[in-house]
Amino acid sequence: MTSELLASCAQRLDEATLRGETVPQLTLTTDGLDLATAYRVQRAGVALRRARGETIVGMKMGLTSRAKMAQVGVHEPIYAHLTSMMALSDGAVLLRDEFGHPRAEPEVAFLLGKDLRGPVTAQEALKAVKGVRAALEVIDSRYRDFRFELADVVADNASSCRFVVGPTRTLEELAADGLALDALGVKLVIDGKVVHEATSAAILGDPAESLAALANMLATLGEHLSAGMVVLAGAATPAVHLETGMNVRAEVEGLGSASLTVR
Ligand code: OOG
Ligand code: MG
Repeated sequence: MTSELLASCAQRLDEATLRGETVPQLTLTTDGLDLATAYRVQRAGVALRRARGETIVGMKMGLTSRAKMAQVGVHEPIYAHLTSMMALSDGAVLLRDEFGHPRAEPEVAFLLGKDLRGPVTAQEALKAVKGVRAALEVIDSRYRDFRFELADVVADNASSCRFVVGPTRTLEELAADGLALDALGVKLVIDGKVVHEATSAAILGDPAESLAALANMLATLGEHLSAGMVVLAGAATPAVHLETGMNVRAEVEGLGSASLTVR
């Protein structure tokens, strides 16, 4: 793919993001969009955001649970970039009209205290972790009906839109409570009702495996995760459509919760 075509793909997705609109799937309209090229489109889109003053605050893994893979029909874990404008404070209001077809999903998030460079095992990756948090991610695919192929969703920064995190707990505090990172109850609660439930084992067997997988994918490009970054490990349950008036909360056993209200 030429650099002009790559830039125009990134531009189309970026404009759709700004307008809360959709674009046709890139894989249907663009020749040569393989996985590596899709990640280059993703990075070109991130560069457009940085040019507007957004900063990288973290990264996320996506499609790390069977529930998520089944919901969107793409069966391979992917990663994406999180920027300053995507980070909302816990309890914030999300304005429905700013988005196309937003969905919310419950996640486990890591806060890194040290740089993390792959290749690493899950156990090694945890040495870079300063804290663990419940998180609620809002995704909003730039493709109609959330229909996409692997390369489409990678180019679209894995549908990233907004996220909130709850209070930070350390791995030591979790262990002192007798809780294991790979066996935490995860709930998606809407207006006080549990709509989806899973355990953190749904995330590649252990959220730490997701963190390691991210570090290892980045390492193939000579990149690494930096101290201070937040990393979302991927949703443990399917995502739910957001409607005006909803209060939506992710609860993770031992970590607390993270929530948003939709207006
Ligand atoms: C892709 C993003 C997946 C997750 O946690 O699995 C994701 C999508 O579902 O549109 O963020
Ligand atoms: Mg997610």
